[in-house]
Amino acid sequence: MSIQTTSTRPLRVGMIGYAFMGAVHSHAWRSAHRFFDLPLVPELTVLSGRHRDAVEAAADRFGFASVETDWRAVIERDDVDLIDICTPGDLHAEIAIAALEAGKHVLCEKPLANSVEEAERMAAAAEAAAARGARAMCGYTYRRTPALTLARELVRSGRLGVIRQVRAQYLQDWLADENAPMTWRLQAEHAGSGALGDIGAHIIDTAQWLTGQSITGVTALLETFVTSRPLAGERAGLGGHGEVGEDVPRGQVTVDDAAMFMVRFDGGATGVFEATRFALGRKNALRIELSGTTGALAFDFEDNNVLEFFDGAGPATEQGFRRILVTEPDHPYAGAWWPPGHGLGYEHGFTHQVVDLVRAIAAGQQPTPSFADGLAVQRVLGAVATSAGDGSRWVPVGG
Ligand code: SOE
Repeated sequence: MSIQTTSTRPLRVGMIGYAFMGAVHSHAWRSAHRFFDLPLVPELTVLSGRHRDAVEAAADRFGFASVETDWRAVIERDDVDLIDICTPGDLHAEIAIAALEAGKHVLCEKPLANSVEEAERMAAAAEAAAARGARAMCGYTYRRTPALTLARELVRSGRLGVIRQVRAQYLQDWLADENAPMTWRLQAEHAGSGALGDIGAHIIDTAQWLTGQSITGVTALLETFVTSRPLAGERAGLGGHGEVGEDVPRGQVTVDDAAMFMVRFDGGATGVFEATRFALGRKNALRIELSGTTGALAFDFEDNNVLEFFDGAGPATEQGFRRILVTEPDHPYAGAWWPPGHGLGYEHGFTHQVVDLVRAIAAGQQPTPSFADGLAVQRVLGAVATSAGDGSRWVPVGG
């Protein structure tokens, strides 16, 4: 572990939303400069949410200096440099475009938007803002999991040869209980889509980024297994257990519970994707496997410090997947943290995201994933929905 010295110039953060993503982003903003040498020190300046008591309690817990109950007031403030959007997707476009037009940097949670049309407007706003020095990043955080960053380095250095097949899954089980309560994540007007946009988006981004190839077409199936959910109940994690009984009102689920699709990539690879919140026993299994002509890689977030690598270069008698524990000082990001072997968790990807964003802002460079990268994922999400709606015909992804 190396505690770094950092500049004293601040980067003043205004965060909008304070639930799951607000909590993990706040942790990242607080801890990044304590472990990494940063050119700007993040300050938690203001937290915004609609309900004053709740947002004040969250600001107190997360360490924000002040609160606002209208996000527009955050954007108007002169003491804010960056807007961090941790709201449901239906607010992303409006907030991000207003913030960029006001000259603020923006970090926006994924998926970038709820529709391709919104994502196109956001990407255009980001491009215009970049010319004025404002930067925009979309939060496909898993790119900053050290084992996946290492995987990309191996692909880029040619260790896999030509990638022919991608197997990608994102498996969770917090909806397997058919009486888990209703949430905004199950309402199309707030979330845009279900498992597809919430977790399928991550494997789409991870696959395109890892392979360096863009998805050009899809054929898809979307399924909703449980079409109504109790409107009241005990929440636990993302799910929980709702009140059950004839008198208990239930709300309509308007998104997919599971998404399955096959894809073609522009570099010749093919892929099979699955995103579901009904995979009983799988809690946060973002899994990806790449098969190339000279090597292969496999990763599972439930064992997130490990990357499996098959190197086709050695003698056939000694070949096999080997488990690389990605916790050595020379591994991506790992050297800033604990001694070898002590491992990182879910929150560290968010901290690394802050590190790379702050460094890009200070250097006047475009951070990645950009809003254009977010739009590329959105186009795949749109094509999946179109294909599923049309009974799985092949639908080209527009560009
Ligand atoms: C955020 O990056 C996110 O995609 C959440 O929105 C999901 O619900 C979570 O399970 C994975 O991370």
